[in-house]
This record gives sequence, C-alpha cells and structure tokens, in this order.
Amino acid sequence: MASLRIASSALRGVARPAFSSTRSAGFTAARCLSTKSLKDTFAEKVPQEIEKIKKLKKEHGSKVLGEVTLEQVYGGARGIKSLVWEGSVLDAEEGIRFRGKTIPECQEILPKAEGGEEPLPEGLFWLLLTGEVPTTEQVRGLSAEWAARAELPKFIEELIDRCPTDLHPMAQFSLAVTALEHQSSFAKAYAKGINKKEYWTYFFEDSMDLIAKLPTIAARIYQNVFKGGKVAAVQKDKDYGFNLANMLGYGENKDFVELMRLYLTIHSDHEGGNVSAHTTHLVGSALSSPMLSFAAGLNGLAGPLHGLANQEVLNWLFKMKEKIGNDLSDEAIKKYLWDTLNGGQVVPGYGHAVLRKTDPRYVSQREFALKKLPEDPMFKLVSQVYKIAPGVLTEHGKTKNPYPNVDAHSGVLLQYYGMTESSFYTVLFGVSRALGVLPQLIIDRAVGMPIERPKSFSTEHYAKLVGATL
Ligand code: CMX
Repeated sequence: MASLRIASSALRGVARPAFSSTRSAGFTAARCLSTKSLKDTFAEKVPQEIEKIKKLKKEHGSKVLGEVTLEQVYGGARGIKSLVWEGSVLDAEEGIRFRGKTIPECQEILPKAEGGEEPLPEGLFWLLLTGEVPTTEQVRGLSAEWAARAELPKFIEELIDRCPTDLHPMAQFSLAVTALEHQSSFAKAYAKGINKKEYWTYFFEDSMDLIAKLPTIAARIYQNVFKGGKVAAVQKDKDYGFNLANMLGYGENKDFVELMRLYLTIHSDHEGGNVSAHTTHLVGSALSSPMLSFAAGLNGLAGPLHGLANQEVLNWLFKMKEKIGNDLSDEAIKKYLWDTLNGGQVVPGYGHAVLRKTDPRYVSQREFALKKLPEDPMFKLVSQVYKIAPGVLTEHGKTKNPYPNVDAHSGVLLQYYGMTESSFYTVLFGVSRALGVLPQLIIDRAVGMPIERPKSFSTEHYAKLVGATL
C-alpha cells in the first residue's frame, strides 16, 4: 500500500491567556468550601502548558510522527496521529487511562460520597481538567457549585415539554443543549469583542453551567416521555450523581445512586478520536460555544455504532430472551449470535475501533453486577453472551476485536433497578460524556488550539498520488 508522509503540525497558534476570572455566585460559594478552586487550580497550570507546547513545537515541530496509508484514508482515519487529547489515552490491550490512571485506580483514589463505594464523577472531571487528584473538600465544593447552577431557563423547560414524546430522547437532549446557547457567556462576550487570551475563562464558565444543567434536562425528558411525573428539585447539599438519580426518580435506591456515580465516571472520556469527543473538539475549534460544540458531539453519540449501542444491546438481549426463553445453553446463545451475523447485522456491544481486549469499562460494570445483582436473569444472559460471543465473532472472522465494549453491560444494570426504557440510555451516556469532552475544550482554548482543517482529495486525486490508473 502506498503511503503519504506527514509532519507533526498538530500544535499551532498558541496564545497566552490572562487569568482574570469571571466568577458566578455559585463559583464563589464553591471557593468558600475548597482550599483552592478548580478554576484557580487550572489557571495556575495554563502558563506551564503553553510553554511546554511552545518548546515542543520549536524544538521538534518538523519531526515526522508516522505515515498515512491510503487504506487509513478510506478506513475512517484509524490510527492516524493528528489529535491532541490531554485527559485520557486508550491502549488497545489495556483500555482507558484517565491522566495515566486506570479505572480501578480511579475507583481507589478519587473522593467518594459519605458512605459511598464508587468515585464521584466530580473528582474525575477535576482530574481530567487539571491532572490532579482533588481533595474531598474540593470535590464537595464542585458538587455544591454544580447544584447551584442546575436550574434551567423557563424557555428550555417549555421547549422540552413541547417535544412530542415519540421524538427520540437523544434528539430532545441535543435540542435542549443547543438552545442553552442562549446562556453562553462566551457567545455574548465574543459578540462584544474579547481578547483571545480570555477565551478559556468563558469556556470554563459555560462548561460549568452546561454540566450543571444536564441532569435537569435529562430528568425532564425522562419524566415527560416515560413517567408523566414532575422533576424533583435539585438538592443543593448533594452530589451530581445523587441529584441525577433523584431527579430521574431513583434517589431512594442507594445502589442505583452508586451505579450512577460509577456510570458517570467510566463513560466520561475515551481519548479524542471517538465520534462524540472528536466532534465536540472540532466544532469548538471554530469557536462555537461549549453548548453548540457539545450538542454536535451528542448528535454523534446518538449513532448506533457509537453511544446508541447501549440501547441496541438491551433490545437485542430482550429479543434473544423472547426467542430462547430460559434456555441459556451455549448452543442456544451461539445460534442466536449466528442468526444475528447471518442477518447482516452487527452484534451490538461487541467490537471496537481501538480496543483489542475486553473493555475495562465492561469489567467494572460486571464487577458491580457480581456484587449487587448476581442472580438477575438478564445479568446471567449477559454473562453467557460474554462466554460465547468472542468465539463466534472470531470464527465469523470480520471484527478485529471480538470482545465486549462498555455498551454490552450498561443497559442490564439500569433495567435491574427498573429503568427499562432503553431509548433513554444514551442520554445518560451523554451526561457523562460532557465530563470528558468539556475539559479538553477548555484546554483547547487555554492553549490556543487553532481551527481544525485536515486535507481532503477526490478518489481520482488519491489514485494519482499513489500512481494508480482507475
Ligand atoms: N458484529 C458484527 N460485525 C462486526 C462487529 C460486531 N460487533 N464489529 C465489527 N464488525 C465488522 C464490521 O462491521 C466490519 O465489517 P465490514 O468489513 O463488512 O464493514 C468488520 O467487522 C471490521 O470492523 P472493525 O475494524 O473490527 O471495526 P470498526 O473499527 O470498523 O468498528 C465498531 C468499530 C465499534 C463500530 C464495530 O465493532 C461495531 O459496529 N460494533 C457494534 C456496535 C457497538 O457496539 N458500538 C459501540 C462502540 C463503543 C462506543 O462507541 O460506545
């Protein structure tokens, strides 16, 4: 295969920001509880980050990072090194590390709720943005700040209420997030004219507002579409995961609350090349606000090959159950898997563009299930599929990774606690994804990442480049 050489031109146009803060009342409140606020912690790091990148570019800017084959150009850009993502790296064998830490390490070191077992997603957000593990006090401050900012503008509530209940929850979610553009401090400041060094401070404030409001939006959609109930008020002294669970109507179930904390932590970030992360980053590079950038990312997450797969998995499992009944024998599962593949469909929840082993996000959910719901029939079915599917997919011979990804497990945990409405699942994924992609969006603006613009050619032109005649 012919190859095109590329130089390391990923890092361009670094600006030095000023560190003036535009603090809301909520942010000030958080500062009272914390030793050092998140914004101040991040602001202190920005000059070092800018210098680091400047030096790297100056001393090594023309070094070659790799080759690009024609196959990669036509193969979804797999493996092409062209993105900068600080928060996490995905290893094909080992899975995700958040700022160098594995999921079990994060479960160990990140602050927990009082009496809780799982890490608070607030801590992961702090870690992703700053590279530091926050103190319990700092995390409590962040919980308070997000709770303080959670209220929705009236027109967003009305917008959600006017959606037909058969409009997919992800479309409603994206619509509401797009409409939050109305609240964007960045868009307003940009319209007035601001120094580019200050962009990140507005991206920070917008991201904090956006993250704070996502559970309220998600819960309103859930209540409207499935429950016909009212959304409970945000409890100002409670954490993000609790408030999400409570507004959805599951706040009294301690295990569900713990599940939400784990779920929000592990679904957050998966390096920069996946569709939702890359889209958010790309749209942000045009200086679209965090609201517009993240809404674009959500639209990508809503695709069945990406985040929507968790909905697909549960529906597929229910259909399998209908067909095979209580016969969980290896033969029955094997036959169902082959029927799916022979029908020209993918086995949802299996395969991955990067991973070549079982996803550690799957493993952490399996461990949760083994502790909390070992006898659940649907969990037993998932376990049986886990035993059989890798062999069948290997025999089928197409997928490069026959092992399960994160989506193969999440729905089964949610349905156990009564949340059986699978079309809502990707909304939960979306709430979590904000905690991973928005830190990078803030970093992008802080270090002055430029508008993104890779090169494209027609097939005829590529043929010419590789000396082929068509
Ligand atoms: N079942 C059947 N076939 C599969 C498969 C699966 N689970 N996974 C991959 N394949 C097929 C592909 O469709 C492709 O077939 P064609 O050559 O006919 O196009 C072939 O195997 C090679 O694909 P690949 O290189 O192994 O996988 P990709 O990087 O192209 O795609 C992914 C990755 C996740 C889209 C794919 O594995 C898939 O469709 N999985 C099922 C959907 C899913 O679980 N998505 C969620 C991923 C995690 C997330 O983002 O949330």
